[in-house]
Amino acid sequence: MKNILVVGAVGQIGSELTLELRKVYGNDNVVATGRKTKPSEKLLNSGHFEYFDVTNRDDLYSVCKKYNIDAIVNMAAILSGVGEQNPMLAWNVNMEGLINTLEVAREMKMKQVMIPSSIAVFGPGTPLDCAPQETVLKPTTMYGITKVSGELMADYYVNKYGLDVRGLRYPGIISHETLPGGGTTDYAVAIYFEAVKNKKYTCFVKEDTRLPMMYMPDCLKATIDLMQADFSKLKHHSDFNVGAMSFSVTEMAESIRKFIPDFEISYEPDFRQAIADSWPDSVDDAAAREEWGWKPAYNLDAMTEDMLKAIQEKHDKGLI
Ligand code: AKB
Repeated sequence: MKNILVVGAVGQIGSELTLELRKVYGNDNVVATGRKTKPSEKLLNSGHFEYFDVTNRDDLYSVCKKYNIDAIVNMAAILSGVGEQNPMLAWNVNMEGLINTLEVAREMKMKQVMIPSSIAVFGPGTPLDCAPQETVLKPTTMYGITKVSGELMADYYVNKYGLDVRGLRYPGIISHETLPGGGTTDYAVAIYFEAVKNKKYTCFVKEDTRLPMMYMPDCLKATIDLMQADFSKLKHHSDFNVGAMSFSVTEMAESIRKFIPDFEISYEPDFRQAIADSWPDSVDDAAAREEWGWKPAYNLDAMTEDMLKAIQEKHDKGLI
């Protein structure tokens, strides 16, 4: 790959993934794009940045032509929480963005497309404990429906056009650089920020809610490892389960108390409880381990220590 376009480069994963890709492929070879949100100085100063809306196919095509793009990473999406408040917005942004990405990549004979999937593909009928790679996919959210459709579309483009399309079923991603927006797993980030700022947090899901989660360094590694895997050795393409850790909110609070002993937590479950309840507690990622060597590095306490340290530094500098 010579020139990579990151769509959604201002979001939680995109902002850190772009910087990591620039380290690997060179600053000038990774073009960051966003729709409206102002990018960080780090993102702006380390390489090209373009504003455009991925639901506009002509604009996507022009940006790809301008930079001679041969790979697209499309991280732009409306997540599960906002998607349930505005299902048609989720369908339009997620599906139009996906189809435009696949079509432009096909027309321009690109070398690779990365499209994220999510644990949101699962739903009633999926075993909740260690959800298998191959299982019932009947999500109850519009976000999940777009992710299942995305996986099917990706396989269609692989089989019909020979396009190299890849993707991971991301669990909840926990990070301290860019806040997530509009997801169900956002509580697992907010809890750390509130622990540092106020030593207390009111959680929008119940204490025994247990979901698959991953720390950002593992997320970046998984994404880049899959991008660099030998395509001919992959049996799956855009639907890899990737596990890292799985814990309840109570366990998170206990982990935080190892560093902030007087941290308090209370619970006011809202509509996102039903979404969380429809997702599995953990996933079976044997296919990712076998096909491209996936192995996570962080567990809950290691992540908690790192998150609290990074957030405390921001707090001390008055940045949050
Ligand atoms: C969400 O909560 O909607 C996302 C996801 C699990 O894909 N973080």
